[in-house]
Amino acid sequence: AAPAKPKATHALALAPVGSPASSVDGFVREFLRELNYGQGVALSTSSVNDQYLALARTVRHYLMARWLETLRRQAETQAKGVAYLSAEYLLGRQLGNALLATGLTEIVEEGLGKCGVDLAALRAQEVEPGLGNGGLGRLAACFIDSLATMSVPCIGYGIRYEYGIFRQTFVEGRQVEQADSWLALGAPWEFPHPEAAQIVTFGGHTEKYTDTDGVERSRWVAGWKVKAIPYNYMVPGYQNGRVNTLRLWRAQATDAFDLKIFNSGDYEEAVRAQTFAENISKVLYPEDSTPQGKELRLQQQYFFVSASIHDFVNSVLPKDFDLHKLPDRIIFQLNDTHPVIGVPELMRVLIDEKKMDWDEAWAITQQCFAYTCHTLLPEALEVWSVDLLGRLLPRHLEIIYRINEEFLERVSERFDGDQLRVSRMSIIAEHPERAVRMAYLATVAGAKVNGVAELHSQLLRDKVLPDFDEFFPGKFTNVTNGVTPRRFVRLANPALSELITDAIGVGWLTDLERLRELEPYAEDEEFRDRFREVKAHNKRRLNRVLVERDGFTVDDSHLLDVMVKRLHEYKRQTLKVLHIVTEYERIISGEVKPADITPRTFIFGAKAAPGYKIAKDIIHLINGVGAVVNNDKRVEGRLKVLFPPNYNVTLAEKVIPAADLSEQISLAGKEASGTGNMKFALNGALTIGTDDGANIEIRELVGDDNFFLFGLLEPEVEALYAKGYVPSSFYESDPSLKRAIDLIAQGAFSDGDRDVFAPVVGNLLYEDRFMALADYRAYIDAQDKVGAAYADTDAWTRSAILNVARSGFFSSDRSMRHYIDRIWHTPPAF
Ligand code: H53
Repeated sequence: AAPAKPKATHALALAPVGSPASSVDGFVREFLRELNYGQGVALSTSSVNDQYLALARTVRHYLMARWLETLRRQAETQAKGVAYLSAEYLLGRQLGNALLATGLTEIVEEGLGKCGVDLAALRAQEVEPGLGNGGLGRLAACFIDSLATMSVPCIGYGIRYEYGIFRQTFVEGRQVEQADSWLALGAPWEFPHPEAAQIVTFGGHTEKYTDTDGVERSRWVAGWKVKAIPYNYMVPGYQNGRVNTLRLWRAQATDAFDLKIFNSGDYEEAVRAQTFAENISKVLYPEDSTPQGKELRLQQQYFFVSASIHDFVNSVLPKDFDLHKLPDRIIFQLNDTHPVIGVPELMRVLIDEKKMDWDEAWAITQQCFAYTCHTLLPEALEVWSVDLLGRLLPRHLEIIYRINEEFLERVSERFDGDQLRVSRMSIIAEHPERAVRMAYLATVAGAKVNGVAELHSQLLRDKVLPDFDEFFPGKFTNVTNGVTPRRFVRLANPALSELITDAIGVGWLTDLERLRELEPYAEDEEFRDRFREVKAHNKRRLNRVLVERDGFTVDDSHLLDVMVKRLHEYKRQTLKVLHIVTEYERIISGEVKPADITPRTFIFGAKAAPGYKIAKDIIHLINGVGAVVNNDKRVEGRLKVLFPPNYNVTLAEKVIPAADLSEQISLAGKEASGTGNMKFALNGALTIGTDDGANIEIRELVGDDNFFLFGLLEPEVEALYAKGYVPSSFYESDPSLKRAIDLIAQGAFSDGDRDVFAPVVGNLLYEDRFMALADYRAYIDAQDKVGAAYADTDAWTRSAILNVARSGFFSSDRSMRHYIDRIWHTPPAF
């Protein structure tokens, strides 16, 4: 039968039949029923956690009919969709977003009020699922939000880590990591489906055999296996009646434990298999952008990718589906190299399990994958040693070899046997050891390859994969990242949202370019007053959060200067520290009077990978500088440094709306895009930034007058490297830089101990891979301009409003539109 005609996006009623009643009394009934019958407690004796769990389940009920309806229509129409493969999803708290999606916030607030329960307190009870490290994982969360909101069929696939990104604490200023037990108090948003488990196999060997049809085939005799249990999460669109699915896999032993061995008294051995299997989804790797070649990490990658592909091919698709039509039904988007093992896995499924021949399978596979690269750092492009890959996934190695062989044959043919080029383009690297270059594999197999900002995509083509760009004309494209305005404007900044809606009406939340209509308001004095009041309000809100969380206070008259992102040398938190030390030194040396500087509070948020020594030293240094500056009467009321530990999505939602100045100061050519930079601009902070990543596009849109640009350009960076970069020459020739570094070196921020920060100082003076010293002077000069500009309150507010008005481009809805047009070809379905 012909598939049913897709209906308009709004065709799903907001409260489909079977949904709980959307009235205050209806809600109260549902909530109390959940509390009594679900949690098994009376309202009078219930804990905040009981109430939170009951509320979460109640809100879930309101989404349920929409979810089931979305699934039903998908099964009916078989519309083409996206399978987003990502090892990370940094979701943030779910409750607020679910309330926003259902439009229930007011009803719930009132209903809970009748029960004597405070909604804000219940929201604060939620532990965010921190199943990602930073930008890459948060981007995945924004993308699935946008796809649901745009009514595009999407299933997100990933790993349900038992422990997400570590909880950061500081002990005497040093980072100490604690396990993130995000599941400990209950997980009301997930739906486990053990009956829909997939089996994932590893190890063993391959052998040749002749099939019943007389064809020579290879088969994989695996050595061990684990069960992958799917946990489904709702991904609600914004008030459009659609709920997509996020499916995260948990690893479990196939035979939970061996009773015979247990009865014999060897308890450890009895659970060994279980522990071994469950380790696969135990914990998120806390490395961001520089992976370490850990076997467990490859196990994790194959585990979730294999489970996802099997799930899609064998469970999601109808039983009689003709797999030759797979490209009409799905595109697997590879989020960085982490899921690239999916390429040989789909080949294996099609050839070994579905008995296709190689050429057919390869033709299908090449249309079913697309690859997004998120980095330029060569050390961040994953390679897996042939030795490890062959041990863990022998059949996949065989398939990769054949893909490579056929590919290199084509290269050799095209370029007249150019052996140098052939070895440059080989998916298999020969040095320092034989290894599979996952980015090359993804590029050869993918229908499209994209970078995440204009500059990044250009450098990817010109510097990282130039041979491939030449070989595959039209394969490379750009899609600039974006962020969801639902979470990062509407939920994070209700005061600004209200101001915007008052001015330009509703509709901007799903059509963010409409923020342009705010431009004329930059000239409206009353609007500027209200805008400033919103900022001050958000600073007071942040103050309340930080007082309670960390005992920090924020003065709403200060310029709030914020640098929040992972701690990485290329992001240059040290440059920020040098600026703070310079300001401090200028005051205590008497060079400037405290009254002459713009009062500033610096806020840092940053986690360092636990094994990244110098990054952890930098955290220690920031805390050391903070401890001295914050306790020195000479700078009191003028400079303050706050470093709340454990920066995460929840804290971001409070910090970003309060910020005046957004620090985006990576060395040009190193930050692929950045997405924090977009969130700040959308919330009315001005950016001080280098010509890097999406900063470039932000500046082009908001205008030079509303952005503080500084620093070397990417080609200048390259030229300086080529010429031979000597950081100490900058130290010698700039007295203010020298004084700042000397203060640190002399122990001014370490109780006189010169050894503590010697590694950081030594690194800056003698290595400085990311040229902080080369950009120091330009940065300080730009910061002086910031200080002066902030003093002109009206002009600053005008610029801040224009930042909001001109940043609509950075909605992840727009990113999704571009992926759909340029890569996926998956129009909104129903
Ligand atoms: O991905 C973000 C970019 C950002 C980039 C980041 C990233 C990771 O978080 C992890 C691994 C990786 O290769 C890249 O550093 O510039 O905005 C989303 O694209």
